[in-house]
Amino acid sequence: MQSILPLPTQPLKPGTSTGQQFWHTDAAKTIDSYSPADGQLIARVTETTRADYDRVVETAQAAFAEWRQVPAPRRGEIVRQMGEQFRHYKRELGTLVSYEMGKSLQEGLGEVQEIIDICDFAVGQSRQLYGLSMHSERPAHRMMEQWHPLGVVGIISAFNFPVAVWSWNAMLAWVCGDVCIWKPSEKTPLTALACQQIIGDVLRNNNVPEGVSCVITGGRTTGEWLARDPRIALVSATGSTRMGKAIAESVAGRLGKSLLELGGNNAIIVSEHADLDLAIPAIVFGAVGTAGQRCTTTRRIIVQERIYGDVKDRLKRAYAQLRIGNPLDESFHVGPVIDQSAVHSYQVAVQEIGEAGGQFIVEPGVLDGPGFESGCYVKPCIAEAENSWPVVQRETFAPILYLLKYTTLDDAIAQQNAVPQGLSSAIFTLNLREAERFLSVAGSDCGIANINIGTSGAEIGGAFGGEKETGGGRESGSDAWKAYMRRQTNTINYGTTMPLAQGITFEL
Ligand code: UN1
Repeated sequence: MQSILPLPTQPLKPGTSTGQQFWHTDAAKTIDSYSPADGQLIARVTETTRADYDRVVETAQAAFAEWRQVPAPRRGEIVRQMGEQFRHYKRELGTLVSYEMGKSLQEGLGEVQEIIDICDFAVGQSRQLYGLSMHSERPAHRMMEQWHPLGVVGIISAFNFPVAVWSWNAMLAWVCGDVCIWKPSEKTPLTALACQQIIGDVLRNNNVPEGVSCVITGGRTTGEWLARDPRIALVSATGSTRMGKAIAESVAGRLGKSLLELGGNNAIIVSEHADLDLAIPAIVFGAVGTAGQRCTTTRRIIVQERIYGDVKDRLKRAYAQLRIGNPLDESFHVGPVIDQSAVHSYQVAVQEIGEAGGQFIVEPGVLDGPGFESGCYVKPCIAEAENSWPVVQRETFAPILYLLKYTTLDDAIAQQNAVPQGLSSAIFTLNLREAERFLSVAGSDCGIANINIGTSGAEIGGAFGGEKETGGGRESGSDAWKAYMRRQTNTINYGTTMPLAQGITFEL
């Protein structure tokens, strides 16, 4: 099959924002990006060397000294212009996301829409970086707090949302007055360089200092540079819990700040009071969307025993209609997983389910033959399982759905919570008491809890993130901007005496 992109003759080079300084060391290694859609090599990108990395950080630091002085609404205006660029290139970038990462074109376009939405959000936020004011206990004194930017923010993003999650971080960080160094996943470097190109004109036209937006490329070692580097004020990392623990340890070791958005093991409770016409499509999209590779993917459904048989039959019928194939062809629902190692994890999980005694009600399998030459297409499957099985307890980034049974709602909530992760959760019920109980303090322990919608597809306006092994971070909407700033408390004496707090007297 012919690749949709001509492969450039020279390796692409990451660097800082405006493209004036795309460093390149001849000895640098390259990262090859293959499309899981057709197996084609679509880009060869130079890997950032340690020397280049240090130059990037120095440039970013110098840029910060200038950028923080630019009024926040003016920074917002620049982000607004970036949003316009993403609107303009939505189709092209969405297509590239779909091709490089393998998610369906609709989801690729949706991902670019998330960038546009967070740009809009950040523009408004740029005029709302509010601090509180307090009444001082002393006469003729005033207290207030203000928010200042942190400095250099390192963004480590995952392959599954190769561009949107960067933008949640970067757009907010920029309006807050920070500068960003982005390390995209080594599986999707091309989409990152495309974003850097898309915003390049905006940065140049507005004379934004070199280094406000930087991209570095590499794998784990490059991520560790950011984590260990005291010059990086905040490391925001998205990926596996294993990766997040390593990053958290390094960053905490130097008392830096981290913002973690890690694995999920998201469940939907289906009550006997559910409207199944809503529940079934939500479950199927949640389980097979992005080929099961969202951190918000629905991995478990917990079904009331009286409707268990009905739900099982409906899911089987729905899965029978799924069409798997090239993500750029909109007649298919499910594209490939990212690479052979993801196929391997799927196969390992499938074997473990069998060994644990799980029954597949929709059979797994790896597809081959015409259209599947990349070897990355797997069949979405459903297994009847037990919540306590180790395979059910961990996040396998693949379209495997576990079907669990419950008797009472408390039992369902207990199962939903009895996993190490705490990202997203949902209940389908038309019963008000059940819905409210699920959202109550005795309900879901996740960062996201939904009623009558699925676990994935969160809007950018809410704070996004989760508890327990999901890492505790919150990104995108609500007051997530505070993670990108430092708080300063100010007390001002405008009187003629020098009273001390707590009524202490101290006379000279
Ligand atoms: C992720 O998988 O890392 O809620 C992010 C969703 C998307 C974001 C997922 N808006 O599914």
